[in-house]
Amino acid sequence: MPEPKHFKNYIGGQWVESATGERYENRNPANTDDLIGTFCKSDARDVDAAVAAAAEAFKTWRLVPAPERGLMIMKASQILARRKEEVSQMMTREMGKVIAETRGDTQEAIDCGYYAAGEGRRLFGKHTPVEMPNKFGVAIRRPVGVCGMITPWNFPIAIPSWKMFPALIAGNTCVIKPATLTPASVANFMEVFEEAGFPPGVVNMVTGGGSVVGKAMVEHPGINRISFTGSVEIGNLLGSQCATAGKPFSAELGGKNGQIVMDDANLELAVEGALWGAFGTTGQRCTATSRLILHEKIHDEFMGMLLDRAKKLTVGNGLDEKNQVGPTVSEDQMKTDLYYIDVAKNEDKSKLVFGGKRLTGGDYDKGYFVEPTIFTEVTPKMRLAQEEVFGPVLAVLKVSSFEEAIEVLNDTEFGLSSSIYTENVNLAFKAIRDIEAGITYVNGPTIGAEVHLPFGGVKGTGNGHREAGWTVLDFYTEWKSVYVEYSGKLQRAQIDNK
Ligand code: UN1
Repeated sequence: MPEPKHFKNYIGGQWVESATGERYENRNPANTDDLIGTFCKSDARDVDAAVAAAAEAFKTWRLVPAPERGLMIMKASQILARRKEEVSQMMTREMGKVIAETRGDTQEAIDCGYYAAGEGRRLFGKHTPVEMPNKFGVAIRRPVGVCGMITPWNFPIAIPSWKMFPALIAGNTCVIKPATLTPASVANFMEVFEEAGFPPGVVNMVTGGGSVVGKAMVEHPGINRISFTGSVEIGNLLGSQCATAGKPFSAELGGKNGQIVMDDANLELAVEGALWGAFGTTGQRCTATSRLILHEKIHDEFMGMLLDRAKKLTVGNGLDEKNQVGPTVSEDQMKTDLYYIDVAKNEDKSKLVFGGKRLTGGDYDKGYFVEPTIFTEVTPKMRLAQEEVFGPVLAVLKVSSFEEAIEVLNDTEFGLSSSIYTENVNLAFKAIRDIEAGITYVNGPTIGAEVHLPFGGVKGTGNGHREAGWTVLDFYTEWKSVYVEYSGKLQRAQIDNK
């Protein structure tokens, strides 16, 4: 096992201890003997210092031409690409997901940087004609100042990157609080910024608990935006605090994503999609497939195929290339998964057809492993069909028509991702039109969004903002409308031309 590292906060271009002097441990959920490192248990004083550094840096960073900011972001992405393997290995150790997937997570951050870098030569405003002669009108984007990011553990570097790179290209400075379970990945990200030569204070990291550090960020008058990805409960709490403080807040919360399989679907393809969507990342994606909605005509055949394939899944330490499913991220998450399995077992209608237990014995005893689990005969109102588990637990529902499939899919408080497998182009387009979600896949699983298309959801999943793509810039900039008179006289709009 590699030696544990002792990470500090990154504030104003320096690695500094927290004002509290306290630290906490970060251990591998696949093997708790493996200590990745210790991290600062910071408090509001550290947030203050980070905000002061970010505010100072903003004075000059906002004036750096955006194409130059883009070149620095490009450089950061290149450094991350060079360090990809090492960063991904540490991510698997701290978060658990299998190494092929942490490589994907790091790649998503690299891609985000490349995309944001290009935005340095766009950041489009809008020119429009005006109603008076010899007058010019244009809308431009301005940075908003210091932005706060509170990020989750399931995509330890991709999600920080898709919040920070767009904020930075727009001319803002950042204070990030990584998830307590996965701070090493964000510390690595800070090292990347440092090596790329970002001026001191442009990016800052403060580690520690949400109830202390996160709260201090939300309440800090020097932070102008909060971007949050995480649970519904915390998101709603932070949202109301931000509303009171008059602070724009971007929330990406839960999902209860469904995959529909119609009776005309390519079943092999749909089985592969369901396995990847439900058990990839141990089901710990906001976009994970947690409901499989099967047409009754193919239900039994499909389930036979799915169970055959599920039996072959290899579960274990994510650092071993042969494993396909890693541990759950923590003891708490494992308990939540087992709790929901128990709830579903006790609901009279559903039937446990695969998995359902904690994996024990040998190396499993050192970590938090849960078997990939499948319940059939689930009905739409059951808790397993309504509440987000965030684990490897798949609920299978049976429907008798396309219309019923869409109704069942939409029957949830969330609306992040969705999928339909069908060879019928008419049904595919109807699904695109009628599914209430921010993302719909046709003949692909519910996971696998790319960084240059808007990411986010409807209903309880979010609050209307979209991350990634060009849309995220609307969160990290304010529009300014500019009027320039070249008539040499006072022209009264709405009066002199009427
Ligand atoms: C998340 O689960 O919070 O589309 C993010 C995907 C990934 C991102 C997931 N690219 O599954």
